[in-house]
Amino acid sequence: MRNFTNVHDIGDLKAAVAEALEVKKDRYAYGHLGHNKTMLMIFFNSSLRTRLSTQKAAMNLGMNTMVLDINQGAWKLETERGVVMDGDKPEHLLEAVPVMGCYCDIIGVRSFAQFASKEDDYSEKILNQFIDYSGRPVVSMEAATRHPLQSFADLITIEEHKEKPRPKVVMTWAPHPRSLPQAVPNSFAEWMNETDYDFVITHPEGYELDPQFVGRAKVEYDQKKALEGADFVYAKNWAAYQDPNYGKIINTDRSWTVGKEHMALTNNAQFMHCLPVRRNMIVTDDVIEGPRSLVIPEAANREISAQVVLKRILESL
Ligand code: AN0
Ligand code: CP
Repeated sequence: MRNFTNVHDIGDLKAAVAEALEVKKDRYAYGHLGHNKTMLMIFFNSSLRTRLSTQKAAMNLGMNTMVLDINQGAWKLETERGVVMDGDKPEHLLEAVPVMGCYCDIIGVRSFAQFASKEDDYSEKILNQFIDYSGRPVVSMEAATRHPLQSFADLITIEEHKEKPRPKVVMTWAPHPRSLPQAVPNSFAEWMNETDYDFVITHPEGYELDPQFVGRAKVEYDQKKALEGADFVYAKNWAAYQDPNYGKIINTDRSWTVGKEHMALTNNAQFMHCLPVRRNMIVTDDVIEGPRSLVIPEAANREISAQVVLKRILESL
């Protein structure tokens, strides 16, 4: 594998999950692979899980790791060509990226949608500049449109916890006070669409995702109806995708907050969220703390998904 930016980069999902479960049994078995190799992790946005789990995965493989927060200590980067750089940005991405490539063997990049331009976000402008100019394999640590390390961990978690071969998985929108990217729901849908699960997306009208990600999913605007018989409830907020509201909050209806009465409609569903989560906006305290909540094992699997990805890249260097 060269780059990891979407579900297609990982190939057959059954094989990927099998490899993940093998890695999980003995995560130190491949410590030789990363000897004298360096992973550079670049953050344009905050992170707890991605930062720690990806670094841990790299260390399990014997790699050295370096982490750079672009907004804390590094030069602010211009990303547009042709700009007269007389503002507050002393360096251009087009020099910074190949320089970064000089110091490492693999680059991880976190760069959220900026909501200034749908075209820029959905063409993955920043991530692609890393792919085009770093000369190194690039791993998405959540880019503008997808969060594949998260979705892979979500898939591993469902495979470990499912109680029937073809579970009903319901991804539900829930309210949030700030505009959040569509990357997590897009990506989750992209991965679920590659499985044979019964996959349903529910959200208020106006929150329709890009059809390329919705794929074969059933879209149900009535949340209660969608939750009937669910085996997994995957909650997430996202800002509107459709024009003219791209990046905007158009609904704050707290009846969508996942609570006990929502879970009561399901087939004793297990609850998932990628974290960080705002309690009592997205999900109530009792549901996230309850016996059917998978949020901690889901986060733990981030180390495993990252390790499979880095292992495969190292094997192909
Ligand atoms: C981000 C998002 O929704 O994309 C990261 C989630 C992994 N969440 C926030 O910014 C709160
Ligand atoms: N789930 C996730 O990616 O969390 P962080 O934003 O803390 O990395």
